[in-house]
Amino acid sequence: MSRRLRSIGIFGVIALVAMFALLPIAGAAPRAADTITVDIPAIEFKPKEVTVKVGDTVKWTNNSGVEHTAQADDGSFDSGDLEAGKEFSFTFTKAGTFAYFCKYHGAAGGSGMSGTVTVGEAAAPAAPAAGTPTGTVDAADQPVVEGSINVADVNAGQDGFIVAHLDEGGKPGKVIGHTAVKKGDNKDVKIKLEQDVKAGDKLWPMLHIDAGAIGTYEFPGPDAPVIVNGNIVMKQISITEAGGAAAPKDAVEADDQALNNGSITVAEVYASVDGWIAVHLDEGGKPGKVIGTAPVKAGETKNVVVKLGEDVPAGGKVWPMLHIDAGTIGTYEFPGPDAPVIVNGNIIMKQIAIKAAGTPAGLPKTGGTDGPTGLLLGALALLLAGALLTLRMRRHA
Ligand SMILES: [Cu+2]
Repeated sequence: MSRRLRSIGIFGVIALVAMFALLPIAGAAPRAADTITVDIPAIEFKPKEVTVKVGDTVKWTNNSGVEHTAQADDGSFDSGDLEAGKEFSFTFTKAGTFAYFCKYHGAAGGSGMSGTVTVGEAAAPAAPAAGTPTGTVDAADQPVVEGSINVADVNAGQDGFIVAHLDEGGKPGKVIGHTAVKKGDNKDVKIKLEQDVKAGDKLWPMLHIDAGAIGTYEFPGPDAPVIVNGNIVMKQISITEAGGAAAPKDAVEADDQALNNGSITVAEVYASVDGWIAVHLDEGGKPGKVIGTAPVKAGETKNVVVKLGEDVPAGGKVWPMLHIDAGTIGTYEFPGPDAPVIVNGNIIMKQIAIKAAGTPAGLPKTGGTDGPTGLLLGALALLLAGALLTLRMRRHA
């Protein structure tokens, strides 16, 4: 290959690379976007705090053996269930500090497994020149109704289009619907979707300008997204189940009961991942020491029997609590990786009281002594003790 040809070749490659690097952020700040990685080695985000710039992508990788989520306190991003080995990327298009958490091991407000992403301005934003497109978009999570989504409010600085982009790895991807909007405030704008989406999918309603052939949506092409201060005017929304039927949530249901062969029965458990019912002894109104565990599979389990390692007297209280099974699978490790399940900041547990043996539990039992006989015997004993005491007092008088 001649030197001349080679240099043309090299130049061509450089030009191509430059083109592709610039394509995704066309119109945004003149800066190559970075990808910052956050590792999930166990029940934690590492590093817990990262600082990025507008346009950068944060990539979470679950290198642990259990499922996690990385979801923003304000709902601006949500990885959904991130199985072991899976990753989730999100591109930050707005400056600010975004707190996030794992719904299984943490909660909003920085509790448990949580972290923050601080997003700085990409560059000194140029003052918008006269005629620069502007606008805002607001939309809520919603079900698809008659094949359409509803964008609550579009405030457009110019005639344009509100466009539904399908989420692709946390970023707006393919366009699956668009509706024209007029300059000014447009309320409840419906976008007919050209493709089916299901509950849990995410969409990005995005404001585009109307350029080129007016009245015709042309993108890729002249109808570019509206960018204000380096931020694309858009909003990520989640598609919810029609009718609002919520997915089953982690739960523990148990009634007050007597010990049966040193065991208690937890009437119903719903676990989103394989785990444990750990029975904690009540300590001052709170769950304390663990005195028994039983494994539970993901999904619904009825009548989970947990053998207790120590006797609990009648009137004592215990807390059946849902824990995950992490670390060594099949071995209960807590304190350790088998952390309690926390949903919306609440530990999934139930306080129950231990009744005297022979007291009917919530479940029908066969055989056993019946309550009234026990009560009668107790009353007789009290009477007898009273009589004896009276006798003794008489003798001393
Ligand atoms: Cu987690």
